[in-house]
Amino acid sequence: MATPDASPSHRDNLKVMNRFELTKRLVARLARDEAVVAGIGNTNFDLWAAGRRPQNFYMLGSMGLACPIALGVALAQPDRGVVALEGDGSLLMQLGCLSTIAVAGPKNLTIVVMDNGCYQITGGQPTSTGVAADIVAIAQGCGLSRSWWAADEHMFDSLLARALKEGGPSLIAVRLDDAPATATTERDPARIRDRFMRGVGAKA
Ligand SMILES: Cc1ncc(C[n+]2csc(CCOP(=O)(O)OP(=O)(O)O)c2C)c(N)n1
Repeated sequence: MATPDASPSHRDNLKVMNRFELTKRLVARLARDEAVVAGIGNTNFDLWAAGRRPQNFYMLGSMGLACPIALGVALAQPDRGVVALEGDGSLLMQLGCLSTIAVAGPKNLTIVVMDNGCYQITGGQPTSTGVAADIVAIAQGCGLSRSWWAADEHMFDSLLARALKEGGPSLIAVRLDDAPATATTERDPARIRDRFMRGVGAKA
């Protein structure tokens, strides 16, 4: 099994992977009704396409909220695994949440950063991760010591299994191709909220 020690130190050394493929792998690994909170745009579109689960929450409208919402769920339900899926552009808009998560230290929270180096859904404008910034180094600097790049799909699987089993908070970043999302999430925020609340037992 690949270990975090083998994790590359920089985005440049990574295989360029596909978001939908990785999202399917992630969903297939969830065996304990883990909550998955996906950020605005392609990240939640591909989660939607990977199969509807009542424990999935699909953010619409505002960037940067996957990790803060997932932090709230993780603190409210410490016995449930919680995964945040966020795009690099959205995370860059809300970097402070990483240090807040490091301080709060929820063991049941795993963050997956879908780094395609651009704001893809609004036209592919480049983000700083495609040029200079390193999300894993930023996360480690915020105090999230369990932060790793996944060099390929196999390492993604291994790191995810480890994060879910050992406890975190953990952050796994992946470098993505420019393939568009495979579907579009139903745009009904009230239904999304209600289904999720029922899915995690927060509403009868
Ligand atoms: C606060 C805010 N600013 C700008 C937008 C417009 N906007 C929506 S999605 C998006 C890009 C998201 O980029 P990223 O999170 O990297 O995801 P990707 O599109 O690459 O999948 C932008 C700029 C917004 N919805 N909210």
